[in-house]
Amino acid sequence: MFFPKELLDNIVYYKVITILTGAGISAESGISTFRDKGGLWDKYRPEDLACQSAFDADPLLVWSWYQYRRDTIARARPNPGHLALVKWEALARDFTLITQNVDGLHRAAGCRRIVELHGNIRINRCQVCGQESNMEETPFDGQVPICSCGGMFRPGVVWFGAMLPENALRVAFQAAEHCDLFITVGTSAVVYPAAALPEVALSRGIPVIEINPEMTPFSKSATHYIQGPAGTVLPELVAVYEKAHGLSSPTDPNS
Ligand code: BV8
Ligand code: ZN
Repeated sequence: MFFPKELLDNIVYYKVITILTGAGISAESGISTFRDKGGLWDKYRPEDLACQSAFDADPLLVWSWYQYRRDTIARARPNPGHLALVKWEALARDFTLITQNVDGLHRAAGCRRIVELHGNIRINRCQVCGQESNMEETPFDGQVPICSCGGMFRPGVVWFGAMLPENALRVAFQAAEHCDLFITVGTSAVVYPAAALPEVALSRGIPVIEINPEMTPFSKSATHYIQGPAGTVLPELVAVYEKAHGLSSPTDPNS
């Protein structure tokens, strides 16, 4: 794998790492991204289903979409891209993983310090009283799950037009403001405020690397755009980092 010389020469100095991931890092786990074409739901745009007005208009349609996604996620396993970030978290002095994904695969892979900007698909939340429950306790069986207060449960994710969790947002922007290397991987970089995070890092003059098989609106601004799938690029980048820092991660059985 080719990495830019400037990155290779300086990687030894990067100790505070912040990563932003999007749906693309889960693509190799078999979870289609929001912009993949093909499949049952491609006639809808995510913005037309992941929002309060869609739920108000047709709660069964929105619930069916989330159930379809939950069924896909239930069969998915972390891929080498997720696992490489677990290793990097063990190697770096300070590591913050910020994800836009709601699939829980970073946690399943073993990452510990995760900022879930858009919530987690495994949680349901009552629209009226805000009570939360695991999806197993209030399953969607073709009928919208109803709370003890009479309110409708909805998936506990952040919809378009809704505020992000305050604490998650604060921690995410702090991580962009204090890191010495920012990596954005597997995101089309169009959804705000998440898409502002790499811009904050760039405005501080620190290196921002974008990893994506396709260029995005951010690619031209990135310090380095590395074209390729996360499952290939991340393990190789972590191996370069490990070698440059003369480290072997405690999770590495060969260390
Ligand atoms: C907010 C959770 C403020 C739910 C998601 C007009 C009206 C209303 C709002 C807005 C508006 N204009 C702008 C906004 C703000 C809006 C926004 O940004 N809209 C966009 C569409 C322009 N943002 C919001 O609404 C946010 N809230 O702003 O509130 C506010 C202010 C006042 C009062 C009230 C509120 C909330 C946004 C969160 C929405 N929730 N997800 C769910 O999952 O169901 S968004 C969802 O799509 C994801 O979480 C993610 O964030 C987003 C984008 O998806 P990506 O992760 O980037 O994935 P995508 O498919 O797009 O791209 C995948 C990439 O991977 C591609 O580039 C592909 O090339 C690459 N790839 C493919 N394979 C691989 C790969 N990469 C690596 N390896 C591979 N193998
Ligand atoms: Zn309730």
